[in-house]
Amino acid sequence: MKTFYSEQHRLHHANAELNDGQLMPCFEKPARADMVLQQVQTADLGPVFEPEDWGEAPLRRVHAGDYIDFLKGAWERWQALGREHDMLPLAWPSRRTTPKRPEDIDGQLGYYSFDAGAPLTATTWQAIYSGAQVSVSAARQLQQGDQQAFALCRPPGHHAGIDFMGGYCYLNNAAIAAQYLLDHGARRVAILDVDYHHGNGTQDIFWQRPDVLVMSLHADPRHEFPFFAGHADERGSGPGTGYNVNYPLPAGTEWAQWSQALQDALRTLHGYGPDALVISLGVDTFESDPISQFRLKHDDYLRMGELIGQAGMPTLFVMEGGYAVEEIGVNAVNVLRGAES
Ligand code: OKP
Ligand code: ZN
Repeated sequence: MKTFYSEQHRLHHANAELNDGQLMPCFEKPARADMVLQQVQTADLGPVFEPEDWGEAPLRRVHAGDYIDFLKGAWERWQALGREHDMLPLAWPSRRTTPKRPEDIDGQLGYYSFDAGAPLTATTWQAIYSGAQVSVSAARQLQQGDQQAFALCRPPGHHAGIDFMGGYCYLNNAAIAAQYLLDHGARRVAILDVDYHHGNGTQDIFWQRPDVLVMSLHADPRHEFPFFAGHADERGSGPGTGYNVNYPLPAGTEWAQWSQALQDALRTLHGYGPDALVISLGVDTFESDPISQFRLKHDDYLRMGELIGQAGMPTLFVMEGGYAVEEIGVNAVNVLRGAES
């Protein structure tokens, strides 16, 4: 299958994240994408292409215009205040407040985020813009008739909602791809999120919509980030009721239990009958991931790919999480090889 990739992911490399009460070097770093690209080449998965530039329109189909404008202009406003370090939010609206958008940059950082896990740097916009172009370019390949394609996006996207960033995510690459497919002939699209963390941003974007079925297998939010979404009783609202399906799983989950949830999701997928499938491909379910608590092994990713491939649907894989940097390439490419077989 074809891989889409842009070197520009490197332009997002923040200094620190808050972890266990301390500022630590970011887990989400450029070496992650390097390892995946290297394994795509080592495993001879197929050719690697630069994305085309589709402009901001596909991003604005999913995200609020004011949010995109904020992301684009944030650094300039920050710098004008004489600040040179990465931007991080420090205040959020609490329950029973009506969030009116503040004018101040620190206020707006909180307004457009749900955590302090998405630092903005001087060149973050260029990196996330190119990541979204990678995703659209790969989606276009499906629309042109390819059965499978791989969007090697970095940073990830599934925690980014209509108008918020968080959890290392800014633009929801998988959602942008799904919307692109709908805008170019698909009647229904399904997104299956296999990242260890719940895809709360994707859930937010399609919450009220029946034209995108969103399914996510993830660590139980009672004990794991993003904490405030991902419960099994969250099923969508209005016309979207029933088109959001969550599979919270306990810490320590191994392939036997994980794959049962996957099989259930695949049955729901067939009942839905979409024209295309988008996989939010996080491999932080790996047994030695430094921030996660599932126990999948290298070979389990081959099985995962096989089961997804057997669904027989045009499938776009969009890279999300995975922080065992040395292993991320092998695990991600195992899924892709399994799907091709
Ligand atoms: C992004 B993706 C761990 C802190 C976790 C955020 C995790 C974001 C994961 N002590 N902070 O879903 O892989
Ligand atoms: Zn994750």
